[in-house]
Amino acid sequence: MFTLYSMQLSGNSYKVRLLLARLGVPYRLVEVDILKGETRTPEFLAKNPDGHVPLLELEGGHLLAESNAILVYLAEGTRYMPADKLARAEVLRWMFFEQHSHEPAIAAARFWLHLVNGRELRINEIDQWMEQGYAALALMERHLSAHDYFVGDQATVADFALYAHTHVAPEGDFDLSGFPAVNDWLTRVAGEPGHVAMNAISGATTRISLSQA
Ligand SMILES: N[C@@H](CCC(=O)N[C@@H](CS)C(=O)NCC(=O)O)C(=O)O
Repeated sequence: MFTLYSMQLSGNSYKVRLLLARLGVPYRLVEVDILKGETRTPEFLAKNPDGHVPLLELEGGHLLAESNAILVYLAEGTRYMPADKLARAEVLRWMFFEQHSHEPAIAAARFWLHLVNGRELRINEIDQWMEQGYAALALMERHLSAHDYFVGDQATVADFALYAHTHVAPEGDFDLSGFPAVNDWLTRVAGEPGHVAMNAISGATTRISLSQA
């Protein structure tokens, strides 16, 4: 069985929980509190030297880091990762876009403005987050005005990668009201079978503590 090191309110962790729920795959869940520094202990750094969740432990003990790498690994051979060479490249294209152009602004704003109430600490970065985040949302809006999903005619891991931080972007001060196609897509993804909310835990999950892991 997989073991997922995750934090409930982390968008990157949520991507993986969302895919596991949609696949109906049971797993063990280890809640890691990044706000208490639990990703920076010697024990955790021995598992992921980059000090981040999510982290997926495979049955053989291999530890796989990086949310989008985990999504690709879990989605291989399922309907969430296409077999066609160009479609696969397009899925990766949107996942790289998410990590380079979307998450660094939208997730950072949510982290500092909502999760840790650190507006004063990051006051000089907010304008740049807003500019970069709204540019990413505008690009998504253009694409989704003509397509129901990022690649092909059904959800892939590109959609889950982008859904995770977009649906909570208002917590980082982003106003989504000017992005109707993005809102329609958020509703479409959330309405599909197997969907779990960020604050929910899928029924197929066994929780264990960090000290037991
Ligand atoms: N590129 C990484 C980013 C992961 C990341 O930033 N994780 C955050 C939570 S969303 C974290 O673990 N922060 C704890 C820390 O930096 O100590 C991924 O997509 O998995």
